Amino acid sequence: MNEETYDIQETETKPRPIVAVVGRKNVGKSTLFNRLANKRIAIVKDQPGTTRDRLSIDVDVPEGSFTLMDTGGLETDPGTTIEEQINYQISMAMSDAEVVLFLVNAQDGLMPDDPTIDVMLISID
Ligand SMILES: Nc1nc2c(ncn2[C@@H]2O[C@H](COP(=O)(O)OP(=O)(O)O)[C@@H](O)[C@H]2O)c(=O)[nH]1
Ligand SMILES: [Mg+2]
Repeated sequence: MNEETYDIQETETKPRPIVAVVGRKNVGKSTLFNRLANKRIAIVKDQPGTTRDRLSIDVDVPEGSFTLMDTGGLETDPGTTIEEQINYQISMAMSDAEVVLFLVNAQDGLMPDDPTIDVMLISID
């Protein structure tokens, strides 16, 4: 075992809480993720539904360390297989997370079926 391998194992033994950024498409999840990560890793585009898979990065700030997870756009009524897969990825991210950060667009306000999202969030315990 060389020194490099040892260092990686040391890092992995420290538990990091997971913070999942969740919300509808185009509410600024990836922008927030990139800002907090201080890197442009997540894909930020105007086109809705760009971020399909979960992306995560370890964030270390003076207040503490955590793993930040970006997710795709939550669909309350998925109409395609891709949308269903995105929702599945989101549900996995939420069940892995200690904190679910539900982001909304302040200009759009609440959407008519936002109560459905309440149920999705509550159902992940
Ligand atoms: N006006 C405004 N636009 C934002 C803000 N955050 C993100 N955007 C823009 O909204 C669009 C969608 O952002 P993105 O982070 O990809 O949203 P996501 O689909 O939720 O990940 C991009 O064009 C961003 O530049 C914000 O706080 N204010
Ligand atoms: Mg995104």
